[in-house]
Amino acid sequence: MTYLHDSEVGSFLKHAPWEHTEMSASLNGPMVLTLKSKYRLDGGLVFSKNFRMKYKDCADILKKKPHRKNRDGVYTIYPEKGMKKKVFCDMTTDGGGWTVIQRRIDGSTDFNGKKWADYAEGFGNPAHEYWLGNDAIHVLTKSGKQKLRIDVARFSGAKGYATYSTFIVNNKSNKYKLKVGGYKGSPGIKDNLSSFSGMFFSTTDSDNDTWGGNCAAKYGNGWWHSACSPGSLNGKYYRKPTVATSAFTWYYWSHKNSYGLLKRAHMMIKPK
Ligand SMILES: [Ca+2]
Repeated sequence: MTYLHDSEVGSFLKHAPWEHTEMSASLNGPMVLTLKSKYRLDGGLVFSKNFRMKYKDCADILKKKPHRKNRDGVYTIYPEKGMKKKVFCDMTTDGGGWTVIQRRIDGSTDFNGKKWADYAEGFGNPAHEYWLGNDAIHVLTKSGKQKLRIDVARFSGAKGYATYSTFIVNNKSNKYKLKVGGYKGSPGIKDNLSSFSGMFFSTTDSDNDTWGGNCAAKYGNGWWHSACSPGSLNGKYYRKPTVATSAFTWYYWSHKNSYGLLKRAHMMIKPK
């Protein structure tokens, strides 16, 4: 039981005569394994300690629990010490193990009235629509070992996806600067993200873009805005055909005159 060595129990036991008397394991929900151990020390003193298995992302869950394959849903992850997040795991697409960082289905979660602090912390409901949060996205991507996949769907039912072999979001003091590249996409889809590489994150209350005004305030959404290029996946959700640069779109996807409004989209990451 090497995992004891770094714990307070481990250091205590190292110098004490003891006997391991009992061990039980239980699964709590889809993501947490609880181990309970009992120890008997000379003199009859018995104590027990719980150990919880923590997973850093959805790929980690799938690696250690292969039976989760094809079981999409909300799981709890611990991207780093002291950070606990509920996320939607896509355990099906392209081998599964994808940690969803952004998800929009029907426009029920407001992405437009949100401030810098909201985008930093995250908002919405992981079972439905949400933004995971820039702080968590930074922690998950800072190693440079994650790839990004974006799936988009129109009201017509048309679907497509884009993948990026590089996706890194810098930390808060660097205003969550985006580094993205290595694009590939399904037929008809074009690259709609690489042009934002090198940009800082901006929100209605924090202008870090390359334009004289504030694109985030103009469009009403948080994104790695440059000089107000259209095509934000956090754009305004329109249910009826609308021509607006503020719209929720994947701009460079063949369309006629409605800015290619989207019905659904999600952004997800997984180790390369
Ligand atoms: Ca500006």
